[in-house]
Amino acid sequence: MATDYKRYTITSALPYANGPVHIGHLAGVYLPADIYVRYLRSQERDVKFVCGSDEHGVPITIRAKKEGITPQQAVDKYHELIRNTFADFNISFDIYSRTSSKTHYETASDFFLKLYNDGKFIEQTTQQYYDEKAQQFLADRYIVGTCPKCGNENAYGDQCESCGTSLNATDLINPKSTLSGLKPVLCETKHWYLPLNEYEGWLREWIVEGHKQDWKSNVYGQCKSWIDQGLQPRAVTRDLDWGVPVPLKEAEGKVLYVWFDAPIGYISATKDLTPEWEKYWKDPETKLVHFIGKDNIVFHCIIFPAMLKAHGDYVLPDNVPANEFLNLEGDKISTSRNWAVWLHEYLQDFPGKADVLRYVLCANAPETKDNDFTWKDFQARNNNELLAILGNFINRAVVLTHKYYEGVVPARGELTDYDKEVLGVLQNFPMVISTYLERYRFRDALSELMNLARVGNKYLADTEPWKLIKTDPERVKTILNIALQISGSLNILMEPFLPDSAVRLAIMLERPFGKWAEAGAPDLLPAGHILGKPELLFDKVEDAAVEAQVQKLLDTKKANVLANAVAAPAKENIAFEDFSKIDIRIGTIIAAEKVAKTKKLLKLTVDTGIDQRTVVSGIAEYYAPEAIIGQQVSILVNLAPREIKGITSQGMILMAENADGSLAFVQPSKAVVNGGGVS
Ligand code: B3M
Ligand code: ZN
Repeated sequence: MATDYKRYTITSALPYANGPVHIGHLAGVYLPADIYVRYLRSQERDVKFVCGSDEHGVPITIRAKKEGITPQQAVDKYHELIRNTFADFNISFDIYSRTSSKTHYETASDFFLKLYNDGKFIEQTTQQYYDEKAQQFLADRYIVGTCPKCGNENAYGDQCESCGTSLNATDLINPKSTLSGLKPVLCETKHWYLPLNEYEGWLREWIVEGHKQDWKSNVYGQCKSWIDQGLQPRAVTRDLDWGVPVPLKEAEGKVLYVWFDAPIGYISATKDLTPEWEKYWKDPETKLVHFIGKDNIVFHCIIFPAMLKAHGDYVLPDNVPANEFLNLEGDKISTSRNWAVWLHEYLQDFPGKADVLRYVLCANAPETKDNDFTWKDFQARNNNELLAILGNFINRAVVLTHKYYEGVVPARGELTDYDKEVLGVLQNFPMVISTYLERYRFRDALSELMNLARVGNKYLADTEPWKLIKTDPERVKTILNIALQISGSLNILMEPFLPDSAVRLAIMLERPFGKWAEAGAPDLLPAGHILGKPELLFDKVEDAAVEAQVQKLLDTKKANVLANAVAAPAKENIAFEDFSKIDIRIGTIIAAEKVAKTKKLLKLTVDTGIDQRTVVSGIAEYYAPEAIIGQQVSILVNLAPREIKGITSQGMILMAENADGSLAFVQPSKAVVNGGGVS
């Protein structure tokens, strides 16, 4: 196990301060990073966990424009929201900084200047896309087009999010400005490039040969394929007015490319955290680990390491355990389509249940492939796992100790083979779990934690202390003692995953949960120790709660369909004589019933002013028969009668159709006499 490092610098991707964070962010990046860091702290390793808001780049300016505010106002707003959300989910950063900080401007400028002065950049004047209407150069997310690698039609000017390839805007096929929608023109401009091609040999040696074994296969595979395809020089400056200014006289009006400055943000944040920051970045005995999502792999495995290498003073990442994506109810999470579970909204709906979401997202983390979050699974994992396995075991151990011994831990008597076996198994768990954690296998680690709770449950179910108390009370002391030792170890081992619950359990056990090295011990809770009051660690998630969440998503889907609806083009012109053949009247529904054995049909009786007639109408999905009696509707009265399901339908009720296919009556806005003509 890699415990030979003196200290750890753990980073998690700096989220763009351009919107709230959702379950995909938590599952993919911040939760695994936090579990890892909490585990390292429990191992009493020297660790710094740094993060902050990424406040530059086109994602920010686009958002600000959309909201009609300045970029500064946008980042202030979202930085605050994101920081608070992470705190609410107990993501235990040592610092959550921001790339608009003074330290960051200095650090990023100095970094650029060092590379500039050392001759690490190439200067190139090239033709770049320019939007004549917006009077602005187009890069990154200001330009979209078809990815030359995979054919995705919505690739950005710096990256295709579909295949992960990093691009230059001039690589795009059919480029289009996202500002004006127009085809851009080419204009000359000068920029500074990091010649990645010169680092190809070194990157191959470092990653392809050096990290084949220890990097995740999804990460390794992506890197290898880019290196195999050959790397190109990459511009590190942009013609934009939002960002860290390029610290050169001749570069007026230009800023650093956001993906140049953002990763340097990890260093700036560490500087703001501690005057000893250099140890955490420059000493080879420091293990640097970047937690990111898969769309950030190229930047953290190729470009940033090449920058660090070019600079020369810094350590390189030891690992980049990137995750795949989390989907939501079978669909890709999308901010623009509002297809997400927003973390701050989750806590409004499930107050005090941060741990439940942490649990579900870790148990179902997209570690090796994209995964799906569903509310049904959320409910099942809470009710059948957290509550039924972990919560239930702890509760039985603590409640029975209170019931039989007034909360005092009883002493063990002579041990049976089964007792010895259980204590032996208990002793092994910390090692098993830490082996998984050291390898970034958080799902497996969590599932082992639950297995320990299962061992405890089975032990109680097999030994049945609640029955034995009548026949062999001495034996019950041993059983409960052992159950409490398991509870104490669970408390230590669960803390990285379920920090809130761990604190509550520690209060219940009346014992600070202690460090990893203590877990597995047979005497964590010595005989005579007095427990605190029993309390339920988890409670049931009811059907109604998840149904409400599913309904919220259905509403989102509907709203999206409506928002994207395009009206069908008008039909061919007709003459007035054609129109005047149509006889539409206002009538009142006087009776309505479902047509037997159909889902969609209602049989209506309508007073048309001319007569009372029967009309069969396909509206049963939208109107309940009893709810429409007395309503006025428009009815086409001279449509030839038709036989529908054995009923003669005389005419047609006019319906307006919504984009989602739902139907609504076309009704007069004031009461009109039955038989009133519509023209
Ligand atoms: N802000 C991209 C993202 O949020 C970017 C990460 C920067 S990490 C240095 O996906
Ligand atoms: Zn692509």
